[in-house]
Amino acid sequence: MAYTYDDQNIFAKILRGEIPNTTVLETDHSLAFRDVTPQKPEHILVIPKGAYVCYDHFIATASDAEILDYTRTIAQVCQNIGVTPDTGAGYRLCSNSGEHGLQEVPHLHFHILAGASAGRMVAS
Ligand code: DGP
Repeated sequence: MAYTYDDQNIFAKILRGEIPNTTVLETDHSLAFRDVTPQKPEHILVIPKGAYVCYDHFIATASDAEILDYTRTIAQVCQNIGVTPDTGAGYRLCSNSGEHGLQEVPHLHFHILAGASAGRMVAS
């Protein structure tokens, strides 16, 4: 793959402990923390600890253990904050990639948005 990982991106600095974060869950391979500019009452970012730029990069090159840990961590956060649709009011899960995805931070992250209606999927 042609991806080059920028180890100076803000999430790499969070993983190295150079920038503080509000962690909600940490596992062997993943970290979940609150977004600094929340768009909904619950806005949590979940990142793999490995150096992956975006989702396709991660799936193509991460180990099965990392992928399993990451996908389960996302679901566990949703359970922990009580937003799964079985008992809660649901959530939106999304990951922006590259230019047209309007990805700002070049380290894979999923947004968990919850606590209020997520609104239309694409506004413009
Ligand atoms: P995206 O546009 O999908 O790349 O989203 C990047 C998100 O990262 C955006 O919602 C704001 C958040 N963010 C940027 N810098 C920081 C930071 O230093 N700490 C935290 N917790 N979140 C950040």
